[in-house]
Amino acid sequence: MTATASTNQQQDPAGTEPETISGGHLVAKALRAEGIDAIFTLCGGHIIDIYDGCIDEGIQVIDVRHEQVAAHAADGYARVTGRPGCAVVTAGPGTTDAVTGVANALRAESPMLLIGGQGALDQHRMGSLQDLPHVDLMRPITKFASSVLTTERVADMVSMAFRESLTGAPGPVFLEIGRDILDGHVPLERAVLPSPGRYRASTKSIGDPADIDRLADILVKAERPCVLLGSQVWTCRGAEAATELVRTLNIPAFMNGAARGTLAPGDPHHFHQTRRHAFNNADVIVIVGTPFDFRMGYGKRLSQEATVVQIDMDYRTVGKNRDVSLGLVGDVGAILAAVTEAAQGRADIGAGRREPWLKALRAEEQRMQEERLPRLTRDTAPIHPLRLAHEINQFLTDNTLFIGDGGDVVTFSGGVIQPRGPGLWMDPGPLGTLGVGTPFAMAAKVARPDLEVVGLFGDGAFSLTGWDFETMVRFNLPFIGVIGNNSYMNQIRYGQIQKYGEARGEIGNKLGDVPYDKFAQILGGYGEEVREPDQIRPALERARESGKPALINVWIDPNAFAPGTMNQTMYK
Ligand SMILES: Cc1ncc(C[n+]2csc(CCOP(=O)(O)OP(=O)(O)O)c2C)c(N)n1
Ligand SMILES: [Mg+2]
Repeated sequence: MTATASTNQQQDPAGTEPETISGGHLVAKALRAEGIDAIFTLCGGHIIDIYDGCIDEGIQVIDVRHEQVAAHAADGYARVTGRPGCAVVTAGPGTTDAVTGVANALRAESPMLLIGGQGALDQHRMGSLQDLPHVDLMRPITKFASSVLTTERVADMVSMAFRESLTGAPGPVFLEIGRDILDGHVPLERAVLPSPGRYRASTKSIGDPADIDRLADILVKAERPCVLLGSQVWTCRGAEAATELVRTLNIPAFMNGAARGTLAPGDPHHFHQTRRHAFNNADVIVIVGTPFDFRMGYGKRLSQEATVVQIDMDYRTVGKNRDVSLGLVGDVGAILAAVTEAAQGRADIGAGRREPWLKALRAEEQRMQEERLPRLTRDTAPIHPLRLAHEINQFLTDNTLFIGDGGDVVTFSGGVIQPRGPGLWMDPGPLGTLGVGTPFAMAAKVARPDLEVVGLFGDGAFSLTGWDFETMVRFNLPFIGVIGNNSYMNQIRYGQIQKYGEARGEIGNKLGDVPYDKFAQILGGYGEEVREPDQIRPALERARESGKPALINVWIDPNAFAPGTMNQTMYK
């Protein structure tokens, strides 16, 4: 736990003084210890010593134009890399601006550290510049929030924050570090510097082995089982374990959130459109790493007769909103692998017996697909959002990460766009935050320059954080942004018209006809607009070829509404 040589010693040519290190440099060392190689930030006088430390540690400093973007990007970085993300913001408004990003990470169970500046301790509660009770503010939306009170313990507190962030279901953590603590120097040997890989457990728990056996028994005996793979399957990097389970036991798999792509479209166990049918008719339903929240109708949409098993990283999620027959807590990937192994030990695994169930579901999937195909390929103008989604889906490669950020246009795309592999889908998660798209694209390109990134935005959603398109230009982070532009906040408009009629239904949700293609060009990116359906694909190709951050502004039909919007499922 003692400090090793640092490149940030205060200069002492005579060599008589002990080597010292500053708080900001200790932050950078602690981030490095966790494997973080980029931070997202908007500057302020309180926090600049952290940048100086990052230079020494080889950590890239990505400076954005709004702190909300920094926080969302840290969330996105965590999701893409599997390591925590870090956003660094200044005191007061810098920290309050980041609140939405932290809140989004909480609901999405994403491990990110927000570091906020604060006035010096000797000005505590005197009314210093940008002073606010940041820790109180952050407590309800983090797993851990604390001030750091001495320079010596800066790195120690950062490691404590990571311990809290990464234990159980991950989530955001917050540290407030005063200006004097960051700028202060302490003798190197007095600084607490936990060693990489040695300050937190690495347990991937399978929970109670007896429960693993119980679940294996349930599954081998099941006639009509199905599994829903949720975001934690990706969090735990459990795609292989999940695939192995459904292959070995011959079980249809549905995927949601970040687990989309766990199985590629076309895989014999990949099912998509028949979820409701399966939930109504299954005898065993295994819910993996996703809560019974609004996206699941709070569990009410599962057959009452079915045996329902829930597996989650968070004990607070298991059995919440709906009774379960069996609940398991632990690393969902490790649990699925253990269940497969246990099932393989049984005399009859029952895989063949489930064939008629899979065949029936597959036939239903195909029927639904054929039924909607004409809607996907409709060649009328203004462009229908389903056609746009279909074109994007066909444009995706095995190496494309898809990000959805918008209302109705993204709801449409959810049923159509199929990522081709694990970790290739990002959405805000259950907080439903508009504006995550640009920061997620930024984080993904910073962390994984090898990935192609395609973002589908609503015009309303894009405009919340779209200025950071410029950051993507500045850091040369090419991506393909598509704006489904209907000049409205359509998802809200629909319900408003239903409730208050045409005349009053468009108050507060009408946007201008903004040419986002020109916006992209002004900021140094690639941009073009599309009005005809057959022009979508060529425009996407040109954006890909441009090698720049790009925005394709697609004018879509403002009078087309997604079924999910029309029956307002999100509120039920
Ligand atoms: C930060 C934030 N503000 C407001 C909302 C509420 N909201 C949900 S959908 C929506 C409309 C989004 O409009 P747009 O992105 O243009 O998509 P469209 O529905 O028009 O396709 C709004 C405002 C939200 N989810 N997040
Ligand atoms: Mg819109």
